Amino acid sequence: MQISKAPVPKYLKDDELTQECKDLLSSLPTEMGWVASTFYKYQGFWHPCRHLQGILSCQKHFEAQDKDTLLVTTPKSGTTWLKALLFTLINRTHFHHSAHNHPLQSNSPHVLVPFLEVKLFLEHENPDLSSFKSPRLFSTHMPYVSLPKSIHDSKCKLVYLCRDPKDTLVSLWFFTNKLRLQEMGSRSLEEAFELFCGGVSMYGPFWDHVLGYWEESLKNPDKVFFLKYEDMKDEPVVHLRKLAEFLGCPFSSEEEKDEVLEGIVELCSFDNLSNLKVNKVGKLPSGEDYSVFFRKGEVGDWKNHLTSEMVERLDRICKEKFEGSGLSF
Ligand code: PAP
Repeated sequence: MQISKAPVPKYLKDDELTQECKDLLSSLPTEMGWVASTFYKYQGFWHPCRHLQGILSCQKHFEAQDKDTLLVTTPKSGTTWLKALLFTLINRTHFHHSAHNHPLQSNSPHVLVPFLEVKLFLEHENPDLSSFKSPRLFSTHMPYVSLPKSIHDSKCKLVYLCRDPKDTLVSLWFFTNKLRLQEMGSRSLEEAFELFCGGVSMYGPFWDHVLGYWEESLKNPDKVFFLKYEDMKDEPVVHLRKLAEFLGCPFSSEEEKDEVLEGIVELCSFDNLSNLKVNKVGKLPSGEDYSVFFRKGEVGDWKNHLTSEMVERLDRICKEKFEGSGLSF
């Protein structure tokens, strides 16, 4: 496996923490992190300390607006893909999907739809968001229990995306190994598997993250739209249509006739996005190459990496955790 020579991105560094965050850290349970830093357990979920600082700032200062859309994902569940789809969907009257100057032709989806706690509220304790024009689109990996209060108080909408935990784990393992420094060596899949099964992964436990949003989507389907990567892969047009209805911007019959949905799906497809020059050569200000967000983009790659014992154990854990919830992978 290839290990990065690039410096550890800022969001994973332990320095530059506020006093409030340092005080909190000293009281929290810790575990070994996946990349460079220790994980801290806050409100039941594991985070590197810089993410935690971003969460604290966001909880304190983020003011959601009624027209906001928040994309919430478990890490490595297809965030990049859904960012591209939602951006194109919401802004389709300004930018036609086939325009040669569509923003996705020259920007990473992560630039067009920034993370709250991993970008905006990590770089500034209370960032000025006035340049974001309504309807605003942000993303987060925050668990349901950690969402800022203003998200519950406003009419903003949440789109939640998760993925089969076996593919999530494999994707996370590849991704975090790419971020590790050369001298650290790569983490073995066995080690990553043990951590993941114990609930110790970025924003883990995975099952608690998923269940938090699943239960809320059942209670409040107008507020939370629950989506699985596998379903989106299987029937992208069907789910894009549902997303548009949920967000209050349904496709017109004219758009249906003009195959706008198919065009958006094609623009945002793995093959198209991963082959755009910008995604091959670009870098986020935090240091990661845009290309680290594109690997295989397939359902079931776990079959190429996990042993049958691993599959059996992870399936068993998930069966137990999701029992009675009506949710399965
Ligand atoms: P993040 O949580 O760090 O933002 P995220 O985008 O959720 O990352 O995860 C990347 C995964 O989505 C990769 O999966 P893989 O490792 O199994 O290949 C990546 O390939 C996949 N991905 C990125 N873009 C697309 C896309 N357009 N369509 C489908 N899958 C995609």
